[in-house]
Amino acid sequence: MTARLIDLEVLAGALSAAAWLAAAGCVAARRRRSAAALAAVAVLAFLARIGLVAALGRAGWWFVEEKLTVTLPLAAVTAVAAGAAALTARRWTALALAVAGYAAAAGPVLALFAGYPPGWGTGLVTAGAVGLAGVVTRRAAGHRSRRAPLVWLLALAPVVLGAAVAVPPPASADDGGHGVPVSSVRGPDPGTAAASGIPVRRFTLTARTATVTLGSGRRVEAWTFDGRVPGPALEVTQGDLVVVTLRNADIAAGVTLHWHGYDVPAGEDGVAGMTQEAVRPGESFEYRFRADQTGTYWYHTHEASDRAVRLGLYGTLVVRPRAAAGGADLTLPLHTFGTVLAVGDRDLPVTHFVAPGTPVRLRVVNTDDGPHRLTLTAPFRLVAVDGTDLNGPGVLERVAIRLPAGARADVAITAGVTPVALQVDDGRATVRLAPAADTPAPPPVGTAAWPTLDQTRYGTPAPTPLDAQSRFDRRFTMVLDRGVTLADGLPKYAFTVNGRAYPYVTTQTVRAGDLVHLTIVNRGRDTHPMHLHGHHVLALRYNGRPFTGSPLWMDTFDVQPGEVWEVGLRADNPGVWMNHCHNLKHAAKGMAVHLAYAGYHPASHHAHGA
Ligand SMILES: [Cu+2]
Repeated sequence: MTARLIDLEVLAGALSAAAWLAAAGCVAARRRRSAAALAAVAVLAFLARIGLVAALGRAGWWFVEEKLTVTLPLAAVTAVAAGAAALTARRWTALALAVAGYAAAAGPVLALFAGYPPGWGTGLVTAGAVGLAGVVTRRAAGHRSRRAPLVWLLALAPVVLGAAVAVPPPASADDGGHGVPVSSVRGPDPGTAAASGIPVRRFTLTARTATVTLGSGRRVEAWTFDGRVPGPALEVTQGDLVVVTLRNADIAAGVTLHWHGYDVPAGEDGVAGMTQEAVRPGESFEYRFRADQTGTYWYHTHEASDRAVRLGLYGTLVVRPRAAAGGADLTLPLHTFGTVLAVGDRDLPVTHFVAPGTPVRLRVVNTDDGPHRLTLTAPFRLVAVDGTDLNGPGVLERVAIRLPAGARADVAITAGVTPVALQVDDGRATVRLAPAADTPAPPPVGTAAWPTLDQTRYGTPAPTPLDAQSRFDRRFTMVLDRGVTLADGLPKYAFTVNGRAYPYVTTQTVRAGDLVHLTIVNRGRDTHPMHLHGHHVLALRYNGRPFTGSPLWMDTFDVQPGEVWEVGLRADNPGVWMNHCHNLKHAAKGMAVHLAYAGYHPASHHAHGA
């Protein structure tokens, strides 16, 4: 709803601008009646904008700030001036109408390109640009004046001044060199752990380029762990000490291992340039962490990750409880190779044979940049999200689950005598459970019309260590948008957090033990799967409404256009952490911020976005 209002307001601004400019043209052509009609359209579009902004304002100040402080006042003043000119100073009418058009156009231009928040600089640049466009128009219409230099100066001054205010040399997110470097915050020593009876599970993953053959025979030039895509499935038991040696054979970009969703010590987090240097060809790095949390997770490189994860540098991590549940347990990583959606390395429908009556757990992992839609052709339960079991999940039927980029969903189903299908994106990929090899595959089920599960009210409530009424020590707001801003030292059309692009976004600083509240607002037109490293956040409110079902602990959640999410967390894992969009293209273009504990600093100068 909010997203639609945002779009409509932009459209109304564009319509208003077009109508004013057409009216100016009609006046210049001495077609006064058409001009009056077009001006009326422009005024109506302006009134519509006011109505839309009033409605948008109910969703939050973030959605209307630049409209209320800059573009609507500018549009109103210039419209009144055009009306006054038409009534009293006819030779200025065409110019005044054109200026009203430029002012109206500033609405959509600012909304689409300037991002949030608008400062004094943005206001000055906008007003100056509208004035400047008026001067240029007057000049183009053939007017000459001895006072021209003064007029130019008057129009240019606010633009230059505003630009100087709007683009200050921004503070880098670097947190200085004081305190503890995160690279020193490491997991337990394997020798000590083994001596005290802790089971140690060792793995070696070698990153290298390889040609991989998918199930259909399609060959993919991939970046792999151990020559496979996905990389080896790591499966361990709760309580194990996991020790993974990463070697890089020939990935020139460098490689790391980030344990997505696993709250490892900061020095094991695998963020190149922040918790460690990227592992270059011929080098290696040993990761170690205690597998305390059960559930479904994944690992992937965190260096040049936009490209490298897409090309295959990822795999799954599953931690099972000591007393394992019976039944079948399948891990299903989804990944898009080019245009083909694969489950694991299979890009054709996959069938698993399961005896009727067997309980089955399907662990679906989204390793892509965008969301997937999961449907099952038999009743099921959504039993875990992002590795954490839900409380009292009810039986679901003919309803889809939205799986954000980077997120995981575990679904439970009982195998029957007829085959059951898990369909991804309504049939782009299919996983079947069948009782025997000779069971004929059922025809695909049309699921596109099924509604999406509302996770704000699924399952039953349970006590949580924090809730929306808690006294939070720190509150941060992240307004997600696009805009022209400084990125890597140059002005770019970046994905922004609070109007800035990484590494210039102000660091979120916390102290160990703080209760932290995050409000994430999406003002833009893209979905942003937000991912905080090192912590799970508890969903508190969605668009101002509380979550009323099972507690929902997440590490990656989709903030869609116009949405406002409020989440809470306990700062219980000291270090410096990335808090970023897991559409890795967006992260690479600026949508990332540090959440830093006081007394800790990045291991090196700054991370490369993602
Ligand atoms: Cu994003």
